Amino acid sequence: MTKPVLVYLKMRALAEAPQMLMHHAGMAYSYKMAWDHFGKPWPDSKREVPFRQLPMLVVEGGRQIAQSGSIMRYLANHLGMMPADPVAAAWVDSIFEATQELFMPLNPTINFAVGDDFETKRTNILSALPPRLDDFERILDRDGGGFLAGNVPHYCDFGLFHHLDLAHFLDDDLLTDFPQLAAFMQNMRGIDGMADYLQSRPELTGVGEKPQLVIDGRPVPTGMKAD
Ligand SMILES: N[C@@H](CCC(=O)N[C@@H](CS)C(=O)NCC(=O)O)C(=O)O
Repeated sequence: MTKPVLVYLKMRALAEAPQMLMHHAGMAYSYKMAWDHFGKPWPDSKREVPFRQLPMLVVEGGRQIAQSGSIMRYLANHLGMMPADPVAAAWVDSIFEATQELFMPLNPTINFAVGDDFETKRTNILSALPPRLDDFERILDRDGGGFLAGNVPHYCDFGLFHHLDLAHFLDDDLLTDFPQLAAFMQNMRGIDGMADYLQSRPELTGVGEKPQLVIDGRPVPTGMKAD
C-alpha cells in the first residue's frame, strides 16, 4: 500500500490525533502542508478538497478522506482498532465525539489568539472546562482500565489526549482536581510511539503572544500561508 498523505496547515490542532494514532500503530505516512501538496496557496486549493477545510488524508488511488472524525474512524478500522461489538464501538465513538467538542474555541485560541483577546478566551475556556473534564473523569473512574474504554487506547483516547495537552497551555495545573485524567495523560505518554511523536513534532512557542511552530529548526508563524 502507498503511504497515506496527511494534508494540513501550520497549526497544532486537528492533525494531532491522527498522527499520534499512526505513530502508535507504527503506520508509515507523510505529512504535507496544503501549499506543498497542491503546489499553490491554500485559498486557491480549497475547492480541491471535499469541504474546503483540512485535515485531509489521501489514501491509495488518490482518494481523499476529509473531516477529522472520519479520518480517525478510517484509521481505527484500517488498523484493526475498532471494537467489534457495535455497542462498544458506539460507546468509543460517543466519547470521541465528546472530545471533538473541545476543539472550539480551544484550538484556535492556543494557535492564534494573542494579547487581551487571548486572556479573555483563556478565562472563558477555563471556566467552561470543569464539567467537561468531570465527564471524562467519571468515565475513567468507572472503567478503571487507565484509558477511556478499557486498558488499551482507542481512537477516542488520542482525541482527548490532544485537547488536554493543548489546554495545558492555559493552565499547567488544569488536572489537579482530576486524578484519573492526570493518570490518563501519563498512560497515554507511555504508549508505543507516543514519546517519539511528541519529541519529533514541531514545538509550539509563544502561545498568547506570538504563536509559532518550530519547523525544521526554524520558528514560523502559525497560520494558513507558506510563510
Ligand atoms: N469539521 C472539520 C473542521 C475542519 C477545520 O475547522 N479546519 C480548519 C483548520 S483546524 C481549516 O481548514 N481552516 C482553514 C480554512 O477554513 O480555510 C473537521 O473536523 O475536519
